Amino acid sequence: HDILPILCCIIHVLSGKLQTGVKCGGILSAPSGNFSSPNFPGLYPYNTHCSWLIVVAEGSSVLLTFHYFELEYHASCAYDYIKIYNGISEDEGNLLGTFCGDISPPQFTSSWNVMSIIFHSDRHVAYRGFTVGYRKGSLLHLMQCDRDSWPKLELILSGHV
Ligand SMILES: [Ca+2]
Repeated sequence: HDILPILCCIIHVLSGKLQTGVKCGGILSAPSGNFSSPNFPGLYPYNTHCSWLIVVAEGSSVLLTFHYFELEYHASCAYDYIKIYNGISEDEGNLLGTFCGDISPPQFTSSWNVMSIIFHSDRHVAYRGFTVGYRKGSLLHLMQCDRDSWPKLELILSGHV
């Protein structure tokens, strides 16, 4: 008789973990590829945070093109959003843009060989999300190699950040 409430409690906790523990994001190192929000073309889950890091050959750029884009709209994208970074995502100074609603982000080209995309959803209202493709491009101009960024990048690639 007493085990039922405990079983219910365990099931409740496990289902909560399943709902919030969506596996998404990752490191993409192929010269080209595609990725989507979780469940695409179905509705994306609530309370989701995904981080993709695209790394192409050194001396190349990353060209990013959205094929579908539909997120919950808010004037300052406070609820659900996509953030695109020129480089590693921890560098707020490298933010290329924050996007939500149904206006697809423009095509982006990074100024070095790394680009990060963050997807975030809050706990209410979901749409179909996005699908995006990337490919390696050639840099139009030579950038100064920012040596300070490499130790941090190596930490991220080895999973320490
Ligand atoms: Ca939402």
